[in-house]
Amino acid sequence: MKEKALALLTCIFIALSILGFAYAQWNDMITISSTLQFGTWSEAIRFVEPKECSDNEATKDVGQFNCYYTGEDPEPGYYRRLVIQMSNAYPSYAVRCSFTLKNIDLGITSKIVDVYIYDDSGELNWIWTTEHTEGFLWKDFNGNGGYDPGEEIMDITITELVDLTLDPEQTIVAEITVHIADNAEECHLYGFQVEIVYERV
Ligand SMILES: [Ca+2]
Ligand SMILES: [Ca+2]
Repeated sequence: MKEKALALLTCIFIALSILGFAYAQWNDMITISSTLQFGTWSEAIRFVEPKECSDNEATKDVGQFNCYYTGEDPEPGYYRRLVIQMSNAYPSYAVRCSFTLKNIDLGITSKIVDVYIYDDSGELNWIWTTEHTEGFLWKDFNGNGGYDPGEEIMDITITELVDLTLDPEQTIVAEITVHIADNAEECHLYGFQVEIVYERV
């Protein structure tokens, strides 16, 4: 009787071990597939506070700007996008904004591989003049579907970010400057978004 009970216990123990092993395997598979799924869009680099913005008006206050983060993810205080908006802007009006990026992952180093600047309203289009650091937003005033000289709205410069690596929890401060070009329309609201593309290294 005692031997039978022992044999049964051994069987149960073996069965549990196999189950545990299978569970561990299954768990691994899930981890691997979710890593593959997110690929270069892993949950790592986000915009965080502090950020600081100002315009170049010393005495008069005509142009207005609004700078904020949006796309909160995965928890409060971590954002996917920086938004800059300007209204009543005029040629030579400029806004400078310093912002902070943080690798919010606790264990994985990430490298910045690209920067996206775009206007999700579809009004403005983006062209880099110096890859990753200088470019301009333009508006298709003549409706021919392409850029023509004189269609510039804002000239933008941004700190070189591509190829920077951020260790877990490391932060860096970068700067973006926006100059309104001669052809910007009066009493108009212009805006654009900045997004950082990165991959795990
Ligand atoms: Ca102002
Ligand atoms: Ca055009």
